[in-house]
Amino acid sequence: MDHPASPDKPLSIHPDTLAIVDKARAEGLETVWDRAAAQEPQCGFCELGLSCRICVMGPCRIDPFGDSPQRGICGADAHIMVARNLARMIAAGAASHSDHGRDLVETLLAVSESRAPGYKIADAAKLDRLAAEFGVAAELAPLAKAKELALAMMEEYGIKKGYLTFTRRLPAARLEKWRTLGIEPRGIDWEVTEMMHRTHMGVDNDPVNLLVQALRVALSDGWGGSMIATEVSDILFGTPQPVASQVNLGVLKADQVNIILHGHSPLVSDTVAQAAQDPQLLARARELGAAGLNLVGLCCTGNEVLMRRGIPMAGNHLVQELALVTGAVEAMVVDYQCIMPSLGDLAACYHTKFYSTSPKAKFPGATHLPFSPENAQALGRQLVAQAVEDFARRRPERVLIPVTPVSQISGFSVEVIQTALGGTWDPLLNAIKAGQVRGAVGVVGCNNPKVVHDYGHTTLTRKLIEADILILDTGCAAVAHAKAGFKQLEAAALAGPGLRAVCQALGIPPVLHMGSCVDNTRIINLVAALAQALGVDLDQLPVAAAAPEWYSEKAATIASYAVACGIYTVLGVTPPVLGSSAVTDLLLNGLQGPLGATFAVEPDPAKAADLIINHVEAKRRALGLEAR
Ligand code: MSK
Repeated sequence: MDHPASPDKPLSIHPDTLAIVDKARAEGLETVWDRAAAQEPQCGFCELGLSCRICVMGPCRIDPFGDSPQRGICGADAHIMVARNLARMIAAGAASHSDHGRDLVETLLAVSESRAPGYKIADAAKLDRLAAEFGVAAELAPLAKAKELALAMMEEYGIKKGYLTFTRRLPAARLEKWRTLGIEPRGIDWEVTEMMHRTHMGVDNDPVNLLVQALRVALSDGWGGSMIATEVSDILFGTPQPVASQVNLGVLKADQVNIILHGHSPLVSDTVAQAAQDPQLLARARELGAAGLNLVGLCCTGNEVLMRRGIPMAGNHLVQELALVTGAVEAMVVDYQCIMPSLGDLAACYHTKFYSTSPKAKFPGATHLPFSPENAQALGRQLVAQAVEDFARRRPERVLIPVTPVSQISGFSVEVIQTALGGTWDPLLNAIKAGQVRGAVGVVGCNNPKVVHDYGHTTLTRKLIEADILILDTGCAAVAHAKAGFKQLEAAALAGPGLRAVCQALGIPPVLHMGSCVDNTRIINLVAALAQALGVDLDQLPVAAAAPEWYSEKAATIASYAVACGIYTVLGVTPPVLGSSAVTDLLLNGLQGPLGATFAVEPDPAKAADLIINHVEAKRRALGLEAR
């Protein structure tokens, strides 16, 4: 474990988190940190990737030090075992994002067939652009165009195409590298299925061959499933624009009906947001003594509704249980991914109702109300109406909202950034060439109880902006940064003199929120656009990525597609690969030649910042730019 849990160590850098952990303990309630401590010591074989449950001749494990057999029962050595485990992790992450994207495409199809009353084409210009990209006839009426686009995107999941359409946004040099290595992604489902096949016992037993396919799977997520999720969400709900909002548990209101939107999809959350504007429901809330209806977000569903609607953010991954422990929540509505199965038990300790809404994701203790494009509008209203009635059941003496909210600016889509720059990338490229902005770094990913909550994100980012590096963020990292105040205009004062001047001139904070986990595709689109504008490949740019507190399989996939795109990526939590010197060496060194980028692992975020600053300056030097 990188950061052993300890009762003496602060769990979080945030006062809201610490105050509610104290409340949970006083009330005898268990949280993620208690369970992490109870798991100590964690399995050393698993930490090294040296345990295997792929077949039932096992489970097997390999002792890296002892005299015991150094192979699993099937004969797999440490390198095969570690590579298979990592490959399956990456396939699971790609499947998760891409299946999320599929739900958006199915809803777009339903809208085009007038079967989805809660939804509409919110960004017709984006529909036009994507339709052109996918070869859909420009003269079609909007709904017909949406239908053809949805059908074309469904083909991206299958095996009819030889490549994914969005990859054509990349410089030719990058595509050529992928072709040479054999990782140009084909159909999204094709890549995931092939990875699962190859990791079945007795199929692919070459660690390098396995991991090459894992990169291809990751790319099918980045330039396939995740990108589809982002782009179709923009069509249906609008491309984000800068929006002022707030963050931390203080966004819950003691005198209002509080509804939390948690998970990753914007589909149900948007219809809940629509229903929350219903004057009848608001009147009923007032009748029951509430001052209003208050929607707040958590994790990436929260990021989706924050980016487009300015709905405030209650917290990130490790705060999800604590939000219920405030005692102020009438309803927590979840879809899928990153939702702790413990939430039902916690909700039952209060008056809170816990609703699962995806047919794919049921939870203990949840009331299951499955979503479909056809029922979503009615479902949104049902959820809000029930939450309003449940306000009367709240026990005010159990409510603790320990802080006041922090303000933040969100909503930085690629389109917004380009418009702010006057429709061309030149001002940003000129600032980079002049050295005012040294480079740009995507700081993304989760929380993990192995790391002091949000310490990794904020320590790394503070040091990078001080070094005049612009930060692009998504996911739970984005919440950490907002809570630290990095997304206020005044945060420009925390930046080095060059970045500060650019932020002040453009009226932007030094940390730009680009959305949810699938919206990491906004970051790679931006990097690809900068590379195209400069006439170079992505690995030549002074850019990097970091996931200081990652936990999820999806984060492993994101990191893998970042590296495959040529973006140096620093992880703050060690992936389970150290049991194989061959796999570890491939990840840390072996990809530099074919892809121009590597992974690095550095648990200390201050040292991770130094690695990234050195990398950015080395890339500047190689481009012939002034370097420190
Ligand atoms: S929600 S994947 S904990 S960023 Fe996207 Fe946060 Fe990681 Fe889930």
